[in-house]
Amino acid sequence: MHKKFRMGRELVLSLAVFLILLSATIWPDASGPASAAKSRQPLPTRWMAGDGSAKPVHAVPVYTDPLRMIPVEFPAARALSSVRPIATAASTRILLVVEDSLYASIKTKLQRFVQDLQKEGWGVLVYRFGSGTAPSLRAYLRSRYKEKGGLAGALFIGDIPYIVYEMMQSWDNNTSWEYEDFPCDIYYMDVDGAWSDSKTDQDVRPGNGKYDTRSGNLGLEIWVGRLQTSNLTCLGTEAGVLNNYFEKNHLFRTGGLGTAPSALVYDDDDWSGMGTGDKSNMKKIFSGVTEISDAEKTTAADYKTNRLPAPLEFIYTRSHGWPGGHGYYRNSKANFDYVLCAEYVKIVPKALFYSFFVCSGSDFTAADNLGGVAAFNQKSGLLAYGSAKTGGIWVDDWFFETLAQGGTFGAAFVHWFNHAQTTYPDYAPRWWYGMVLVGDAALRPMVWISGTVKTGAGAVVPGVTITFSGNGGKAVTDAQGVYRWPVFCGWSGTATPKKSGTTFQPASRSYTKALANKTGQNYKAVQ
Ligand SMILES: [Ca+2]
Ligand SMILES: [Ca+2]
Ligand SMILES: [Ca+2]
Repeated sequence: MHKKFRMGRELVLSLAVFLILLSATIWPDASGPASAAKSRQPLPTRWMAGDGSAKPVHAVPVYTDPLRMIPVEFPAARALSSVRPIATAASTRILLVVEDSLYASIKTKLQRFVQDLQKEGWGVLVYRFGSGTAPSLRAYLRSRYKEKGGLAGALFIGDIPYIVYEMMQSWDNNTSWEYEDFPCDIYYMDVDGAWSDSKTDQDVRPGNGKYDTRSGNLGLEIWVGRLQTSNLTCLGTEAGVLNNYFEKNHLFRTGGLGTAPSALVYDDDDWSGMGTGDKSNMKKIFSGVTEISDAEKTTAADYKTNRLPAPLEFIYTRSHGWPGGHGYYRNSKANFDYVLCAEYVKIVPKALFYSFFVCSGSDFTAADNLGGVAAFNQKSGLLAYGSAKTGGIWVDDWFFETLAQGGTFGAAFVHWFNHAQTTYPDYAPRWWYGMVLVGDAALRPMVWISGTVKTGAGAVVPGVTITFSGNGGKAVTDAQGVYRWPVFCGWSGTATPKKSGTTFQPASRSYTKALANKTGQNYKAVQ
């Protein structure tokens, strides 16, 4: 451990508390041309462990080449809609990298998952990962990205190699320094930058297997979602948890999973000032947003009793914690109570999507980690994003504006990261290099438009095609004359029914910012 840090641990903590008291909720910022609201960084997320554990040093995982990528061919499904609602979407191809030894036990559900993706318009490349190092896998991603069809993102299913990154960081304008290492998936998302293990900087060492230096094109080219369940033993076996996940995923993509499209913003004391901005971001994709950021109203008891069981689709929270859970202050920060991962398992929240601004909450190498438990929980949970180190997402206007245009969580992540890194290059390493996407990053929040087509006499009309403009896809009424169709949250456009020899009243329906499910979207058929 670094000498200065070892000697100064108490001093650093005291100083941090002093500065917190002194500076309200934000550090002054010395740089940046952006607006005043954006030119300040939040207080850092801190490791606060309910089990009293200390932040670990990450061992460097060992992998061996050659890279063995074994192609999998499934029968292809026909696209029913398009995944290209935003003009900036560069590619509609996704690469699935599946741990070879896991493949046989998840094959059936995996095939249906691939077909669900194809129905949305994705071109899906599926490979069993037999062996290889992280650099070899990254080179492979780069080569697929550079092909004509490009690559939007990759999903790593099972135990797929990761790297460890290390850095010295200061959260107090270079007054004190601390060492941190962490698993880093940004490594794979930046397919063409130069990454090396070459730096000497206090505790950071060259040649120790931990990356420490980036140069070249720092922008992210693709997104990576990690579906690693081998260490989520509180939920079940590795294959069992994955099969359950694919079941939930299929239900969501076919309308059988999800509640009222509503969201929660829950920012604890140190980030009370961010609640308004976070709510306004969330309002870009959901109409029903509950924001709680009053310091005394954000408590672990309230979160567990009133929030986790509520019919929320997206939970967005800022709190201190560690991989085993997170917590909230009360009584003017005299008390700090935890929400443990085990409680997520016990409560089974209804939420599908989580943003965890929680120190190390998304360290996917930790047993039963928060991001993994939330995303792979039994009956709910599809995607969590957060940090595998201290830090977490902010200036996420860029994130939500992508979701509001129909971008996936993966696309939102890349768009946000690149803007944030360019705008705040000095902040990016300590704040955002640990950010990871846990789960299927090809998802996007959806709302459902549904109704029935009947004649004036009340007879149901099957086989009516209803086309949703702007690459929204086509629904067809079933034998009961009913249709139900997903559009992304925030979609605007027109739905137009069509059947040979038939006219409809109304002839079409227009939608402006669909932020909630719409039922009763009926048409009368005149034949
Ligand atoms: Ca190193
Ligand atoms: Ca790059
Ligand atoms: Ca609180």
